[in-house]
This record gives sequence, C-alpha cells and structure tokens, in this order.
Amino acid sequence: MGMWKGLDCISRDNLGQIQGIRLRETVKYAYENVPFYRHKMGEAGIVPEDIATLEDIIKLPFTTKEDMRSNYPYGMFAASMEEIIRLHASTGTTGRPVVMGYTRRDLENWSEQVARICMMAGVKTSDIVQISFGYGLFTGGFGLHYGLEKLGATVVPFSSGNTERQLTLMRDFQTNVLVSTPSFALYMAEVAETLGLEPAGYGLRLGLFGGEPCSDLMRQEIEKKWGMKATLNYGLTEIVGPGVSGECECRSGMHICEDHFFPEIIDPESGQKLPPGEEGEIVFTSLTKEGVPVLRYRTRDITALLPEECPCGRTTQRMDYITGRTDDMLIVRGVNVFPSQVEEILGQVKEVSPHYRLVVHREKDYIKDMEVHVELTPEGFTDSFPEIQKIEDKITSRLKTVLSLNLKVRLMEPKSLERSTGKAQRIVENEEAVAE
Ligand code: DLL
Repeated sequence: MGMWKGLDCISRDNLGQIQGIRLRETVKYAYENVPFYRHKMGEAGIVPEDIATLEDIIKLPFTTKEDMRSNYPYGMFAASMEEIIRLHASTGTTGRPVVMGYTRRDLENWSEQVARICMMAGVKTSDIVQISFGYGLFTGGFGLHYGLEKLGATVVPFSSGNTERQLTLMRDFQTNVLVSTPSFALYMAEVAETLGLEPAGYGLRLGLFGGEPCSDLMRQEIEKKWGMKATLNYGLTEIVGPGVSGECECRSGMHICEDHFFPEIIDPESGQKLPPGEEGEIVFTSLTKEGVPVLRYRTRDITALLPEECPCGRTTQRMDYITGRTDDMLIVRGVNVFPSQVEEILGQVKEVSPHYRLVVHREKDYIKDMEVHVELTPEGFTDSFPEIQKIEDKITSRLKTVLSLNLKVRLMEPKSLERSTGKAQRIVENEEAVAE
C-alpha cells in the first residue's frame, strides 16, 4: 500500500520526466494504430516527433465526444480484439454511446488508479465496503470493485437498486464504507428514515462519492444524516471511468493520477490553454492506455487546477470541484446559468433541502423561462402561505442579485421530487413537469 502513496509523492521533476516519456510513447502509439489520430495530426500538419516535450502538447488537436461517437463502436481502438478483454460504455441518453475497450494492462492500471484514490480517501484493508454503483457497462461498479479489491478491503458488490435490501445487508454485514453517487447516499438515508431507522445508527464511517456533482450542502447533509465522513472522487468513461482523481484527507480538491492522465485547462471558447488557478474546461490526455489512447480529450467539465501544494504531502496536481459542464449551461433570456450556481444559492437558505430541479420552458430554440423547484426541509416545512411566500421571495431575490435574473421559485413538500438511485437529474423540460 505504501507504494501507491509513493506514486502520489514523487518529485515534480521525476513526474515530469515520466509524463514526458509516456506522452511521446502515447502520441506515437495513437498515430500508428488509430487512423482517426493519424488523419487529425496530418490535418494539423504534425507528426509524432513534433511532440518532444510536455509543452508541445498544445500542438495536438483536441478530441471531442462527437469524434468518439462518429467512430462508434471501435474506431478509436488502438489494440486488437485479441488484446482487448473488457468493454464499457457511457450511458448516453442522447445519441450513440461512447465505447471503451481495455487491455489486460489497462485493467491493471485502472485498478491501481482506483486503489490509489480509495486509499487517499482513507479506506483501510479492514473496511467492509458496499458498492452501490451499477455493475454493467457503466464504469462505476466494476471500476471501484477491482480497485477496492486491489487495495484489500472487503467488497460487497451490491450494485444499484433494491434500496431496502441494501440497508438490511449494510446493517447485517457491518458495512462501514459506502460507495455511490451522492444522490443515492441521500436517498438511502431517507429510505432508512421512512423505515423508522436512524441512518447514523448503521455505523458507516466513510463515503466515497462520485459520478455527479456534490454541493457543500449535499455533502453536509450526507455527513449529518449518516454520521460519516464524505469524500469525493471524479472520473469519466472516455478517460477510464472512476480513478482519474480523488480527495485526500485534506478534502480540498482532488488529486489527479497524473502519471496516467495529463491534465490541461483550456478556455472553452478559444481553446487556448489557461494558467494554473484559472477556471476553464478540463482536458485530459491518457499516458498509459493501450486499448483506447486518448489525446487532449475535451471533457466539457469546468474546473481549475489548484496551483498550491497540498498539505498532505502528495505532489500530484489537484483539480478543483466541477462547477458545471459546458453543455449544462443554460442560457435563460440571454443570461448564462449553471445549475451549480443555483444550487449554491439554495445551499445558503436554511429552510430548503438539496433536492431541487430546474424546470425549463423553451420556445423554439431558446429558453424563455426557468422555474426553480426546491423541497423544504422537514424542519422548514410549513403550510402557511405567507411563510412560504417569504421563503420564495428570499430565494428569488438572491437569485436576482447573483444571476441578474428574475426566476420563479416553487417550494415543494419534503420528498416530493423524484429520487435517483444513480445520477440525479436536475434539469427537466416543461412538458415533463406538466405531465406530473
Ligand atoms: O460517472 C465515472 C465515475 C463513476 C466517476 C463513479 C466517479 C465515480 P460517466 O458516466 O462517463 O462516468 O460520467 C462522467 O460525470 O464528465 C462529470 O461531468 C461527471 N462527474 C463524475 N464525477 C464527478 C464529480 C462516471 N466528482 C461525467 N463531480 C463527468 C462532478 C462528476 N461531476
């Protein structure tokens, strides 16, 4: 286990050397084995030898989700099916999914990456860990599974769904670590409460949450209800799945497994690289992947690279929490709004819970209006109209101050919005809301 912490504490010079070597290898490998990359580099007028240092990476063209989709299913693969031993795919509610293939070495590396982020989060070999991510094409279940086994924890591979049984087994097995989306952790706590049980009585000490954003409010709520420490981790199918980055004990940003994934922050409009500390779209280049090497993949996730050293002693670069996605941005009457901005404002209002939805009213191609539906907390619940009006007005005026937008706010009864056993859906189109 010490070995993994060692990898995260390597000197920046050594790390840079390793990254440089691996970048050169990856570019050459992708060029030689994936026609897509060969064409793209040809169009940009470059050959692999032009990428001699890490700084040269900016010469490489970006890769987008559309590129992956238009090469569905195997066009981005560099290894033959002889060498590929596993496939995963993004859930892709719209359009074709993105398919990833892993060689044996890819799977070994992936387990190591996930083991590292689990160790950073504080998982011990004596822990009993319930994995409530779906096992299947989604990378969450299997990704965490093999990483935690590699670390040496006791894995309970529950998968998603069947919440009551999850709770029963959690208690019977004396599970002390939970792995899921933050929304599911909140939902499970509510189900426990409706069964008349105190979530804090279950004995969970630690949670590893990822796959979707988790606001401070959500994190506090999870910690309060379960009496556990909640940590966050990040990843995406196109790069590997979970295991790209995760929080250490300091919980201020997420350390990237930088010897495997090279991060950059770019201005999403111009594509220009931004300096550390500035917020933009995070772009990753894989440094060790054989199945599907990925050069400068545009994640659409918005964050910053944190320039300061982490007090934990790890030297790997930390990324900040994701504040939005470039494709999540809503333009409401000409104003750019990210769901996370609304969520942050809601987090400052003590009467409401982290359960909210943005109901979007479209007219042709633009958003004419948006309503914020948010549940009152059980403590904040009231049926007095003036009271409700007061809280709604308070939220409306904060939204107006921060976003310069006048949005209608509708307070909902506790537990009235649909819960998710996977990733929460925050944005709904008007038709759905009307159909309720
Ligand atoms: O959600 C991989 C994963 C599984 C990560 C389990 C962590 C734990 P996808 O389904 O491809 O893969 O979705 C990736 O989810 O681009 C982000 O927008 C979002 N996301 C993932 N983790 C976080 C996080 C998995 N910690 C997309 N905070 C990414 C915010 C996250 N967003």
